[in-house]
Amino acid sequence: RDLERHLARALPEHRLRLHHQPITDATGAVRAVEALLRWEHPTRGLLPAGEFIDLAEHSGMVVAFGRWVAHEACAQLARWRARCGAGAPDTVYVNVSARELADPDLGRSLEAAAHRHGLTPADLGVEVLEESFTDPMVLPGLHDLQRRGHPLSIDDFGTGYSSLARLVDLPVRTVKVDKAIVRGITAAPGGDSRSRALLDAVLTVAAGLDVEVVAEGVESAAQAEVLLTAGCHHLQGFHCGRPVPADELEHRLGVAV
Ligand code: G
Ligand code: G
Ligand code: NA
Repeated sequence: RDLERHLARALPEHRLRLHHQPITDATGAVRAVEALLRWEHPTRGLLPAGEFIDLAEHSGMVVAFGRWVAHEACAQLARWRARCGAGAPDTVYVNVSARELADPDLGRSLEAAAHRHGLTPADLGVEVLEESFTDPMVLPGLHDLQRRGHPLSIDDFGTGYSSLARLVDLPVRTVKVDKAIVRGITAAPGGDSRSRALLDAVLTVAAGLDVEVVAEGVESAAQAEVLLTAGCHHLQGFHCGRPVPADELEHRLGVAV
């Protein structure tokens, strides 16, 4: 197919880009960023990951893309540390698909990417979809990342199979409560009590296991307030900052003194 033929040239023709979306704390400070892949398509302009990541996954290109993403994300965090000092994010998170987790070389390549830029695995977090987290095929890969010291984050939490129990077997740093649940909780009037019950359950289990909770898809100050009051530690969403190129985010991080 046409799209696949073009996509195969994205890497050699330097058409991949990274955008960074801030993950903020209660004060609005940027604590972490999520690196999101973009493709500069020859005629259609800049495409978000959602438009080509499935194709990259099915064709296997996602493995090579993931290496590029890790390298680029680490290079960027190292630059922010040099330029923004204490304003730099603590961690950059990259997304990793099931196909990448099945690659026995994933852990080694992520750790090498961190070291190449003077970072450690603690600086390079990995986001995994909830559905991958419950897939026995990818468990060895997840354990390998965890042993190397990469912070793990479970994405879109609350949309897949219940995996609260898995949190006991496999320590993760963070769960990211899915946008749909966030939208439910803050829907007028008074919010949806089932979404709220799920959030409260996640927060209770997370507190007991020392797991951090990030609310995703936060689009308004009112939502931010409800979620922080409920006990979410960090927020992500258009209200906190859209995914943007690195230099755009840099304005917000401050300058090293
Ligand atoms: O940015 P966008 O809304 O298009 O992202 C859609 C989905 O694509 C996100 O949920 C994210 O998990 C996934 N994604 C974004 N960047 C990457 C990447 O570098 N690698 C992989 N495997 N998935 C990504
Ligand atoms: O599944 P994942 O969290 O990786 O998806 C990230 C994607 O979600 C990004 O591409 C981003 O564009 C989108 N996104 C981020 N914040 C918001 C938001 O506040 N609202 C909506 N609708 N989408 C968001
Ligand atoms: Na993600």
